[in-house]
Amino acid sequence: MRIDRINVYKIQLPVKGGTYRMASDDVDALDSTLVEIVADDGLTGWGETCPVGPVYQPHHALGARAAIAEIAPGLIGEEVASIRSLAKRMDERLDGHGYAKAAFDMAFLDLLGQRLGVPVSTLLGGALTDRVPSYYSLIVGRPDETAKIAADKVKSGYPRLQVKIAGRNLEEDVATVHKVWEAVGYKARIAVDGNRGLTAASAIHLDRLCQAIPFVFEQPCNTMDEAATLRGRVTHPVYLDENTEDQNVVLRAISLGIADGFGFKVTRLGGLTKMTTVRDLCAIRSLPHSCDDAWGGDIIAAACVHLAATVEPRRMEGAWIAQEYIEGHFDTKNPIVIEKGHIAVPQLPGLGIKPVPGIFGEPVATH
Ligand code: 0XW
Ligand code: MG
Repeated sequence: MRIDRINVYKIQLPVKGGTYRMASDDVDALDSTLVEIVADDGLTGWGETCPVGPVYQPHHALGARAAIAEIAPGLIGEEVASIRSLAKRMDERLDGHGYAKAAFDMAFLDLLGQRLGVPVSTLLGGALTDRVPSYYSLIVGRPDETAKIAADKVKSGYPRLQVKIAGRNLEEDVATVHKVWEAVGYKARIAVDGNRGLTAASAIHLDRLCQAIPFVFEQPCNTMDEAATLRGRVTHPVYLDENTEDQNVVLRAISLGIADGFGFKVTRLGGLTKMTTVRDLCAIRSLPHSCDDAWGGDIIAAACVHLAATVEPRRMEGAWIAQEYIEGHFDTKNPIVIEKGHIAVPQLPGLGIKPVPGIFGEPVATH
C-alpha cells in the first residue's frame, strides 16, 4: 500500500457555551488542520492537529499547515508498512515540528490498522480496557460557580476534575480550590492547573493555604526549572504539562525526579508512536499521566482514546477530549463520545473514525 495523494483541510471549531478561559489564554474558536492520506488501494487514513490558540505553547495552526506543506510532497509514493521508516522520511523533510508530524503519524496508523483489520490500540501495544476514564476541565471562573459545575460534572460520572486557576489574585484561586473540594470531596480526583501562570512564590502560598486538600498541581509555573525549585517546598504532587515538549524533556523530568506525573498531549509529543515511548518510561517509574490533546475533533479524540486504552488503568489520569466544548461530530455514525465521564474505545479497524464526506469542504492543499 503506497501513498497516492494527501489532502489537507482546515475547519473552524467554535467553542460551545462561550469562551474557554485559561491562565495562558482565552479562546473562542479553534483552527483545526486535517490530513487525509489516500492510498493506492483506495483506503484513506486521517490525522488531525489543533493547537488551542497560538500562545498556549509554541504551536499555531498556520505553523502546522506550513510544516505539513514541507513534509507532504516527500511522502507521495512511500510504502505504508513501517511507521518507523515513514517517521524517518518525515525527519528528512523537516526538523522538529512534531505537532504537525503527529497528524501524519495518526493517518499512517489509521491506514495500517485498516489494512491489517485491527484497531489502532492494537498497533500501540494492545488495549487493557474497552472504556477509558475522561476528566472535566473547569475553566478559570468564580469560586461558587465553578464549584456548582464541579458537583454537576461529578454527578454525571466524571471520576476526575481539572480546576483551572492563575492569572488573577491568589485569594480567588484559593477560594475556588476550597469550594470545589467542599462540593465534591473524595468523589472525584482533583488536578489544579496553573497553565504556567503562577510564580513559584504564589504556588507555594496556594499549596500552604490548601494544605489538607488532596489535589495534584498541574503545570503551576512557566518553566521546568521553576517546577524544579518547588521540589521539597510544596506538599502537593507536581505534574508537568506544557513543559513536556518532546520525549527528551520527559526523560529529563523523570530522571531529575521533578515530576510526579504528566498531562501529556499527543500532538505535542510528536504523535501516537512517540507517545508510546513516554508511556513506557512512565510505566517504569509508576508515574501517572493523561492522554489528551490541546483541542481537536473526533480524529484527535480517537487517537487519545486508543492510546489511553493501552495505559495501565491505575496510572491513567484520563483522556481529555474537546467534545464538551464542540458542537457536533466529524463522524456521525461512530463518534467519540463521553458517557458518564468515560469513553468507549473504538473497536473498528484503524482509528475507527470516518468523517462525513465533504464535511471539511474543499482541501486547502493537495499533494
Ligand atoms: C484541559 N486541556 C487538556 C485542554 C486545553 O487545551 C488545556 C489543556 C490543559 O490541561 O492544559
Ligand atoms: Mg494542563
